[in-house]
Amino acid sequence: MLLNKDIIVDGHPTLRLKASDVELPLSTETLNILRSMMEYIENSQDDLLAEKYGFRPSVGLAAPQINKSLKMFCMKTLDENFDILHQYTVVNPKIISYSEVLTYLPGGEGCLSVPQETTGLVKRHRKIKARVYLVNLKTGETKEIILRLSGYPAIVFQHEYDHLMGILFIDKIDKLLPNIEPIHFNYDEYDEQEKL
Ligand code: UDB
Ligand code: ZN
Repeated sequence: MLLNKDIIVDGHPTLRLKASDVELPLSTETLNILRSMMEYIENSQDDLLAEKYGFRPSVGLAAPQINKSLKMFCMKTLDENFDILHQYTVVNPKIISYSEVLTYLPGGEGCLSVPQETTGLVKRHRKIKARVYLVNLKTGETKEIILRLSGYPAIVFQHEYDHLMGILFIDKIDKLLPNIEPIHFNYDEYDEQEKL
């Protein structure tokens, strides 16, 4: 089981590498790394386990953050309307197109690999289209698909994708974002989770 100590932080050289392509079909070892990454996200979203192990509720984790310089990440989050679950295990992604329209998280971004105090506004594409290999964590099977995302899930995807390129959100923090519409979270349906 992954713990906070397994996540490397800004200053570690691996976070600045361009990650390598993952060989397909997946090896058992790589599949198990991906399983442990998704398990970390799920554990971090479990109140009891988060309390016990000091996890911050997480929506995504990229392999370089656990010191594996491979092009793969996991994400698990609802959209900004709290309607649709976006849970993906992604290998060798390539963003093939995106909207010119930009957006940002009004509360700013953070990162598991950046000390907690650091947050900042980051411009992201509102919509993206990516070619990815989706992994079935039960079977290890992969299938090539085109993934279209918009709004909050697209922001999470772009944040994780940046990790595969050696980019951290702190590289992209902007002071003022005039004329850009932020993501609107539907707070009516926002239960008890504390941080967006
Ligand atoms: C996160 N979590 O996981 F909308 F209940 C952040 C951390 C850095 C604060 C843990 C987060 O945004 N949680 C969250 C969001 C919600 C509702 C909720 C909890 N990441 C992932 C990361 O660092 N991946 O590399 C940072 C996010 C900032 C923008 C996208 C990813
Ligand atoms: Zn991050």
